Amino acid sequence: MKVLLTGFEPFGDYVENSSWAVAERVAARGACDADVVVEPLPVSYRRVSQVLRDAVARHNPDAIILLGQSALSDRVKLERVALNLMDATRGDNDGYAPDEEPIDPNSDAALFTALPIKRLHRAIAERNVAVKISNSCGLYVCNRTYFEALSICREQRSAISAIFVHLPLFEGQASANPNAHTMPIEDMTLAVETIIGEVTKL
Ligand code: PCA
Repeated sequence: MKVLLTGFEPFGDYVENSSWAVAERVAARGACDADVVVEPLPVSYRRVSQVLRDAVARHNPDAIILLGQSALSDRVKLERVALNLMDATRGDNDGYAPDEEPIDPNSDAALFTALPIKRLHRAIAERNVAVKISNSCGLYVCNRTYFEALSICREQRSAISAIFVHLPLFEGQASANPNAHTMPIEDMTLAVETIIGEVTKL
């Protein structure tokens, strides 16, 4: 079983991205019963799809687990759906801010993960990590990336599965907002290892 695990580069006011910190940690621990390869993704509406597609072509994974930072969240969020829409008030790392643009005018309005999200939720909760199922991945670069990953799964006739996981800031991560929620990086690492463990059992 091969898992492609992605995290994002820093964006906005952040000098680190918790998603990349956790991806690197999962890889370094090597605690998973799967071959886990990690790849960083750019916070760029225009570039991220090709970078993701290149990584999938290079690694030929059975599952894609995409991690992203959600600085306002106090828990791990399992994302159920990607919307076919891009909208941003603040530009991405290329300075691009789409105004209600479709990602792919020829595709569906929304794509859903085929992974058993409630089962993943239960498995993480049993390990006492704060987690919820989310029904909106936002309209920023994470949602755009998730839509691409789910499009790849569909093109591959579900030979690949994918899920997006939003993570809070990690404890000690530099933030302009001193009241931001944080979570120990060990808890987020355990959550991701749990997802990988569940996916390898399917
Ligand atoms: N979070 C952003 C993009 C990159 C990231 O880590 C988002 O939620 O869209």
